[in-house]
Amino acid sequence: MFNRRQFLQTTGLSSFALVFRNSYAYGTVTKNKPIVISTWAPNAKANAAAWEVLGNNGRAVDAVEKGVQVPEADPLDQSVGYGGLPDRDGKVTLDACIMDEMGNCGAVMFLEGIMHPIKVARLVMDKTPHVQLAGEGALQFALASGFKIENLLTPESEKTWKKWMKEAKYDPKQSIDILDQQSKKNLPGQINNHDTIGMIAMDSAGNISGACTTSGMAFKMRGRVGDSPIIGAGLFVDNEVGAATATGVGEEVIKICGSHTVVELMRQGMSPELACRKTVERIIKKHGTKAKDLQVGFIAVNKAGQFGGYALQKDFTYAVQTKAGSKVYNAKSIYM
Ligand code: SD4
Repeated sequence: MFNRRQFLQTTGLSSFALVFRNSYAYGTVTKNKPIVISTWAPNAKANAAAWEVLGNNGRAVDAVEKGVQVPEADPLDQSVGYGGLPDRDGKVTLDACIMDEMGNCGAVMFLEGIMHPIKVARLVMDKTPHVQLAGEGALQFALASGFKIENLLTPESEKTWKKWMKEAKYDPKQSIDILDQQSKKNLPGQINNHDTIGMIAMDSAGNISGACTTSGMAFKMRGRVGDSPIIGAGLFVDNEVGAATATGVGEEVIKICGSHTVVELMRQGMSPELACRKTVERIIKKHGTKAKDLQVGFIAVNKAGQFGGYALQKDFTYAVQTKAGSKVYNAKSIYM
């Protein structure tokens, strides 16, 4: 990660270029490619899968589709795909979206019984005239496309849900408190209640794509859809500028059109980290001190291959893979 001044120094651009700041940042300077970046440290594994595509000069969109399937299939990841914590009725419901360098996008939401919602989202993008399919219709489309229904509720997640049912008595507002008790330092969107994977990649051709997939907030109301499958909220890509993706309390991300906001701030010349910070600050502006009880984090990449992240609360991590190897970063945060 480097800041704007370092970027200018590195690229040899003079202050003259600042006059044209809306064009310089997205010019031909793409030293740091290919690159893949994902929310949360454990998703370094997902980056490695994406790298198998990127390292072979593959397309970013194929890389992110492949990468995010790692946590989707991981029963130990209780926030994505198989093994995800269910809604308050005990059903695992999945949200996912994908967006490519041409601005094509596809999403599924409130999808049940399909291990890899991202693959269905890709097919919505590639094979239908639509962008979003939800619930029964999304499932019908998945089955017609050859996917099989599987039980995604693992015994471990069922146990956690039953414990929650006993203590929270079906009140979704209490899910957050229960999760807090299970892991003392939790805030909504952290530790037990996180791991939504948002992944952004730029390939060796300099094209940017992204994917986002989740089982959403644990013990949510049935039918609840978060930010993750919503283009502009959980994910946004503009191949001229860069891309961003989000994790945390989806309702808050939707209200500020989070990922789109990050990209638009980068378009104005902000570094990825600063754009993420300014976007997070909008949540504080809306909520004041109440924001102290929320977690939202963003990561972003720009066309120059610079990357960054920012969160409301500490302990938001992200994983980055480049030719130089794999690295995990602790994002800066507003609250310490
Ligand atoms: C959601 N943003 O469904 C997701 C959940 C999440 O960390 O990211 N948790 O609201």
